[in-house]
Amino acid sequence: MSKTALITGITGQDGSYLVELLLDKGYHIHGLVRRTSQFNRERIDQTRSQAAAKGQTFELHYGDLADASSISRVIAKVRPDELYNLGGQSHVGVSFEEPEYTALVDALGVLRLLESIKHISPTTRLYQASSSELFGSTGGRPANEQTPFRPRSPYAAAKQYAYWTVVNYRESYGLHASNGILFNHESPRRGENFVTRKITLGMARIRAGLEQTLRLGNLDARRDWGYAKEYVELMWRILQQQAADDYVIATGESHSVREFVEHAARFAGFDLTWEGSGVHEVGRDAKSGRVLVQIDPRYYRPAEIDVTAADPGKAGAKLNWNPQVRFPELVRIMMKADLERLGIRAD
Ligand code: NAP
Ligand code: G4F
Repeated sequence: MSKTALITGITGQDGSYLVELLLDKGYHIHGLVRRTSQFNRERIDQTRSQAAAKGQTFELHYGDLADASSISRVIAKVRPDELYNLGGQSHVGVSFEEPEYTALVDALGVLRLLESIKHISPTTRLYQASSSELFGSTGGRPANEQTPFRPRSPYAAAKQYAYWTVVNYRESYGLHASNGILFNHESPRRGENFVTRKITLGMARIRAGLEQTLRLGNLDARRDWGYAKEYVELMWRILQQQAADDYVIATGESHSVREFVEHAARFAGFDLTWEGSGVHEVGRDAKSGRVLVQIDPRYYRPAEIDVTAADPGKAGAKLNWNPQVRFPELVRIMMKADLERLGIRAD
């Protein structure tokens, strides 16, 4: 018999890939969506039409992670076999500007879900979108499931509350609740104010003559960047395990923002060279002499994580995790998509 999944954050990057995967697996899909002044369902519109054409369930329900009554109403109605909690205020930089809202949604949101599951649908399996932000700065040492947490942003502190609440409800009430501690994962569907997408969109717009320069913050931050489409498969595998558990998901390779810009620029037909330092550093196209990248201190954060590094060995052994898309291929996929969106053929 087909399983039923409820997804929060279904309109986001990860939600949109997960729903495609689960529909392929024959799931009945329910998504929690918040009321927005304009419809923002571009990432799932096509999938929804395809599901309708095949007669597959794909239903959206209004609700908000900040509103306990909406959550319990939807859970009581759907009684999902699996609940993927991907919803939330997902921008680390923005969390410094909106710390209370971030806690309300990212920390207490999962508490609301767990309370509803416990009282209404205790056999529902929960996946919680935890984050490498939990680890803070590890000095470049690869983090695994045993690495202590040291959050460095309101976002990370909220995610830490959520992480431990999941563990606590698992241990206290026997719920099947798991954390996927995912390192950064990107795609052509990535939000436009995360650094990778900002770079690929920016380079594509410069190439199309729509922008002159791209303004960035810390070029030397390093991240373990993977491909979102691959990562959602791991979310599903986590919920298929007999026992609930927590897993680090990453590629095991870290690269800098600077490397990302250089690769993206090359794909867009530029040859970046760097001049100057600090806020005065610029990236110049060696061929035309044009300045394409400038530093804007507005994008610096009050506290930064200089390097994220991961040891995804447990996921490799237990979930058969073996990332296929590595850094250069990820940049290529994203750059190609953004160039093609602007009508520029890219191979
Ligand atoms: P995203 O693209 O920003 O999507 C976030 C989703 O959450 C959107 O569907 C958004 O709805 C929804 N949302 C925001 N506030 C909400 C609220 N109050 N109630 C209900 N839904 C709400 O994020 P993503 O990259 O897909 O990430 C998914 C989850 O994984 C997030 O929790 C994020 O923190 C976490 N995570 C992401 C990464 C990563 O690298 N991508 C790594 C680790 C953890 P709207 O469309 O209405 O805005
Ligand atoms: O792309 P970012 O905003 O991602 P960040 O902060 O690593 O967070 C993302 O990954 C986390 C997983 O580890 C998720 F939990 C979280 O939800 C989110 O998906 O920034 C990456 C790095 C940072 O060091 C930032 O300071 O890029 C640096 N950066 C440099 N210039 C910039 C910019 N970041 C942004 N957003 N915009 C810039 O102009």
